[in-house]
Amino acid sequence: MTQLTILRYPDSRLHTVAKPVAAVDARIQRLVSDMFETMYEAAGIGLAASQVDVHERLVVIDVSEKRDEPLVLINPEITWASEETRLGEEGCLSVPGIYDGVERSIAIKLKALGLDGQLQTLEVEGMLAVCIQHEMDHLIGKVFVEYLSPLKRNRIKTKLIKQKKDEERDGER
Ligand code: K2U
Ligand code: ZN
Repeated sequence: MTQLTILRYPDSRLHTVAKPVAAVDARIQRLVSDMFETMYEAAGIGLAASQVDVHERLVVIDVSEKRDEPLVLINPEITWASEETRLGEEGCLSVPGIYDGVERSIAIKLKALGLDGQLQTLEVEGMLAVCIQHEMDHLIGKVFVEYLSPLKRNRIKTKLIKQKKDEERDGER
């Protein structure tokens, strides 16, 4: 297995719209394995393929306390979302150190292929519903900071650009 590099905002590649996965084959199975390793190492509870610069509709998630309930969503589609929403604090592995409120449906229904290539239908609520909505935004090139005010977003962009420059400078020393 391999740890993959996670793209960091404001990398423009994060705004690429992902294409459907054509076949659940050995390449996809290897990618899923590498994405889980990357997500667990980064202490995330979800990771979209877009974040590792693979622009196909694939998401891995594990919201369990014991980190032992992996969920693979291939070509996910939300088929229903509750009108009732809740404001919740979100973070993102592509926007390190930034947390802010985002409004999400409290419950959703979705269909997706599993790693076995079989169609699965899910009805979810709570943190899993939030995480799936967050990850599916990544698949359409949307990062959670786009729900924030332009002022907040520009401050985050400036901060992360400086952070990247500082890391590159320190790496050269
Ligand atoms: O897309 C990602 O970077 C994964 C997010 C998923 C997530 C975002 C918002 C709310 C829930 C999940 C990361 O896991 S961000 C780190 C994190 C970890 C635990 C709880 C919340 C955020
Ligand atoms: Zn994210």
